[in-house]
Amino acid sequence: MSYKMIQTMRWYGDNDVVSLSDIRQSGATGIVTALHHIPVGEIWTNEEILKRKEVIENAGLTWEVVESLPVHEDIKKRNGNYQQWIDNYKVSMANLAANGIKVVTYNFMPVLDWVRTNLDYPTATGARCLRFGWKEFIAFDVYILRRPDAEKDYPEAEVKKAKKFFDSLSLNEIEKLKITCLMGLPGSDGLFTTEEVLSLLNEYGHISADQLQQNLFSFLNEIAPTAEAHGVQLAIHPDDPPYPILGLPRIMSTDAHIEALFQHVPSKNAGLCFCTGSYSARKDNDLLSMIKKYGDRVYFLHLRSTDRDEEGNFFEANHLEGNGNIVSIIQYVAQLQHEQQRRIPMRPDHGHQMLDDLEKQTYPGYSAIGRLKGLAEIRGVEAAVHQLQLNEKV
Ligand code: CS2
Ligand code: MN
Repeated sequence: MSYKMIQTMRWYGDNDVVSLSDIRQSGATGIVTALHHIPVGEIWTNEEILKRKEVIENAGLTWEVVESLPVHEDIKKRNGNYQQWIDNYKVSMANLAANGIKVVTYNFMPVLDWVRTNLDYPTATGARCLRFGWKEFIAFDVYILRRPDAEKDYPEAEVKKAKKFFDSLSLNEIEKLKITCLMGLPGSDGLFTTEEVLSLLNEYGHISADQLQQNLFSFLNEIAPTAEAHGVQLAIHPDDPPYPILGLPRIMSTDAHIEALFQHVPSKNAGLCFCTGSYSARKDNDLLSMIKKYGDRVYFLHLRSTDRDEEGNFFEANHLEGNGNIVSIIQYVAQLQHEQQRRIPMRPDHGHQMLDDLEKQTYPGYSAIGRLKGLAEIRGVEAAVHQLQLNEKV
């Protein structure tokens, strides 16, 4: 028996420009998807789950992972109808498990999921990638969103740089930056007004990082018995970028955050989606040491890399380049799977927009060819590592 990673690709459903047959041709065998049409908090019924599962299986693929079963904002804030949403979450987990889908990814980022300041940043090869730049982000926060007191969150010199940059932008460029920064707002299609965003942010005004962390632990300890009863592995995705932004607390960005989670949530069914892309954007995250420490509870792997500079700006690098240390991570994962006799689902998380995809409109980071390239490189590394590990002489 060979314990290789389960190779998957994310699929957004019927609206995805990338089809299941495209994914099948990439060599992936599994699908990562979600029922995006169900409003956050509502129950994922057996019927809806089965419908999606059949579509996937009819294309010769298997539904391996849910990404994401989203956590309602009330649960994060622990107010309003949170108890109802938690009960619903348990039912959705049980329904997924009944249909054989047992890895459930989620995140606990308030308001926004991911944030970038550029979705078509040119790489040296002419391909395009996602980028996060502080100067651009501060310009958005202080001068476009005009979040009250935002400038106090940044060093004065940085705000000055951002102002100079902001002053150089045309109206179109300002609009583009605004839409880009708000892209990771669930349901975002550029239609949010700045007032709406400010009011969403304001709801977290009284919630400290400690409080948010407690709310996460309470949520997990409440759903853990259901996860255990149905064999569901919960996989929390890290904050992206792994910093507090827009005055919001962030609690899944560092090694210390993971350690605290495992201290307060003893259930082994609460584990990690180890996203090398998100974690690697911080200099103080040593990815290899982190995965060595917490490998037992890694239930899903997002493999991508970032290239960060001294100021903390980063762009998404080729999968095997940059700060992600992907080759070593794969080598360690190969060892881990062999020792523990298990297979961890993996997907290339994002890819560059390149070749024919440069003309296509896809979900940012989710064009076909760049991800296919990432997957192919990852598969190559794993195949080689695996063969060396088995001491196969040639
Ligand atoms: C993903 C995240 O595209 C991405 O950046 O890795 O959006 C991820 O799906 C969610 O945070 C998981 O809940
Ligand atoms: Mn990720």
